[in-house]
Amino acid sequence: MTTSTPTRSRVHHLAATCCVLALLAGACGSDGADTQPAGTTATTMAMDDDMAMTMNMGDPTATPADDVDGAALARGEFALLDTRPQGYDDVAGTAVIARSPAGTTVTLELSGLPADVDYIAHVHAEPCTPNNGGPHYQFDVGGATTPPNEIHLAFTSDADGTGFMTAENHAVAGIDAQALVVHPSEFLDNKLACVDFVEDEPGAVAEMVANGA
Ligand SMILES: [Cu+2]
Repeated sequence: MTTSTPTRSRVHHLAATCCVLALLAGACGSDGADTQPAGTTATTMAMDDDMAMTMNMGDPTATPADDVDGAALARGEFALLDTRPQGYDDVAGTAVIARSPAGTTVTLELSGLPADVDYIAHVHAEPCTPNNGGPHYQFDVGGATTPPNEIHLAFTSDADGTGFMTAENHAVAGIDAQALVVHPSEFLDNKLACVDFVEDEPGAVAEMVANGA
């Protein structure tokens, strides 16, 4: 944050800071049974618009999943979902998930989107059919609904209607990280399209998951 930060943003940030402090105070007052470091919990719980920028919601310059060394790769093409709003009939694209000793990388490419719209894609824990991917994939099931416990890719469509993003995670995603669903950021219920990840080499993903990281 710099001194040029707009007032609203500063207030926002202040509120978040207070929230962090409150959480830290709460953690200090507890019996310490929580195995997670207090700082980790506070960061996750205090996420808001500003702090989301500091979380891993993707990095377009990261090594794409296809190029990750020693990875077990799975991929698929986006299929349109019935829950999409009007104007999304021409959406198409691909997504790739790489599991390697370094963790997990997910890359998506989309075309046919309305220009300059914010989107978010999540790795989901069920196939695209019949439940549009089901719940979000979580490394710690029942834990935080934000990265790094989930894999999220936030991006904005270009003027020509394309979208591209890569997200990285230091842990190796389990075999039930099996679909990617893209939503408009403002209307998460309007699931647009879904990819079922199919591995390049049968058995390679299970082997990588078993070896862990
Ligand atoms: Cu989702």
